[in-house]
Amino acid sequence: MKFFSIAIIFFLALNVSCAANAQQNQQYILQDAFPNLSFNNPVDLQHANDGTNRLFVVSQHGLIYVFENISEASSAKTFLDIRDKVIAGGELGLLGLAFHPDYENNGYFYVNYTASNPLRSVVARYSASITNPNSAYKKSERILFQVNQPYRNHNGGQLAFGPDGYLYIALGDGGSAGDPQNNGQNQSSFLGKILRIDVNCTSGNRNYCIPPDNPFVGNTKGFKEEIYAYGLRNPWRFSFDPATGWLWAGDVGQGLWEEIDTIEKGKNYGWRIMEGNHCYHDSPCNTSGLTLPIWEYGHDNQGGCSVTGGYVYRGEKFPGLYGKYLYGDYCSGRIWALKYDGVNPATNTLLLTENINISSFGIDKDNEVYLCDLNGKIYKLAINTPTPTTTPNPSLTPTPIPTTSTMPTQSPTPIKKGKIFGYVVDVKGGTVESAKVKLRGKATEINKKTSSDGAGFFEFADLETDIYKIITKKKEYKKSNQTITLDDGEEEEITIEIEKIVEV
Ligand SMILES: [Ca+2]
Repeated sequence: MKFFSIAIIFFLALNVSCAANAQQNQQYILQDAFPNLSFNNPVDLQHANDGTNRLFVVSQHGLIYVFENISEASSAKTFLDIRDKVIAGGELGLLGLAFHPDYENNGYFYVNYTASNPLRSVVARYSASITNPNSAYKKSERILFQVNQPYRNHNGGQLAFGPDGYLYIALGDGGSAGDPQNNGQNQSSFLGKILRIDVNCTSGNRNYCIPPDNPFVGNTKGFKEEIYAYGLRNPWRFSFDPATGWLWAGDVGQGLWEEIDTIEKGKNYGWRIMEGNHCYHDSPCNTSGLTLPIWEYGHDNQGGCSVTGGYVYRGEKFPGLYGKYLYGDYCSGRIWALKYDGVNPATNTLLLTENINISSFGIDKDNEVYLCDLNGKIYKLAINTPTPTTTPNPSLTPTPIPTTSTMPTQSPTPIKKGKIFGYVVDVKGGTVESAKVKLRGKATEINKKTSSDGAGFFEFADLETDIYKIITKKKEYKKSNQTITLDDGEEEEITIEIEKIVEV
């Protein structure tokens, strides 16, 4: 999620219909993993490795849901509700969840969320209920770590325990655009880093310890001893390969390049000197001491905008994917498999393209992979074979499918009135002066208003239920755009954070 620092972030309605449109020629497709379940802005999926077959889905608004990992699951229970602690919207919210390796015995789990006043990232531990395994004690919060956030975007979010038993924490560069504070290269800042801490002990005023072999242990330069690796922009999602122990990260790019890194202790991954394999802040640039990505892809005409890091596949259902790193792009819905042996150049294969916003990947206890669509659904991979089904809808004559539009097709629905508020958070210090809503080619221009907190916003009132294209114009840039769907008659609030600007 990019949340993932993407060009424009829309908060869509719960239950927006955003069905995956399988392409006929794809070897893989996505299936709705839990047809009876949908979630409000799902941004993470985890399992507890506790001998049960449950999944936990994180809602960005501050909720964790739990349910049995069966496709017939009919409902999800609220495992934790900390909405009153969390500020959500854009790239803010409850962003990450990790279960202690000994969760089965100690009931500890860890979350990464943003809080306000001051705006900050919080990493905290909670305890599961002793009597109800599907509930946690809200009052058990023990804050491990907090860091103030200078801007609302690039908050990282991932938490994961490594094979060494330490907790790894992703923090973005603090936000805005172009890392104006140069946090990524500043070892005295927690921002733009992957941190590593030992949660099984305390030291001094810390509710954790510093692993003795962290790169900056005992330094006298003021470098943060929690740092494991640096020079990162917004490592929204990272994971460990259980077979090799390697740490794989998708580091969200600025305006041109998205990258995949294998993260090693003490290394500098280049931001803001470089974006991917390219000089960013200065050109030419001094690349000595920098570790380049193992793969990058551009913001191209296929809609690439924000990498969502995934997992090295170690499940059994898809032997052809075994050992490959699965990842996707938030905007274009493309999902790839990257093969890399640590020596030879990586090779990348496009697996499929679906019309979803991939906020995160997840795995279950068997290492089978799932995807979270920010619009509400959880998907799983499946082989695209034209097998007969038991549904009362057998092989129909193929009907023409529009191929010139990436918009989901919708059957005519009763027209209802709705209202959208588009808040524009101008993180670059520029001015957003106007926006347009286009409905079937008819454009309505709306001028900026100012909310009580000083942020500019646009009010799109009395829109009918339909698919809209919202185009925002920024003074010093040309335009960027994104398609949204307005849910039935609901009053929806849409956050638009302009960060990446697509030059046209
Ligand atoms: Ca980099």
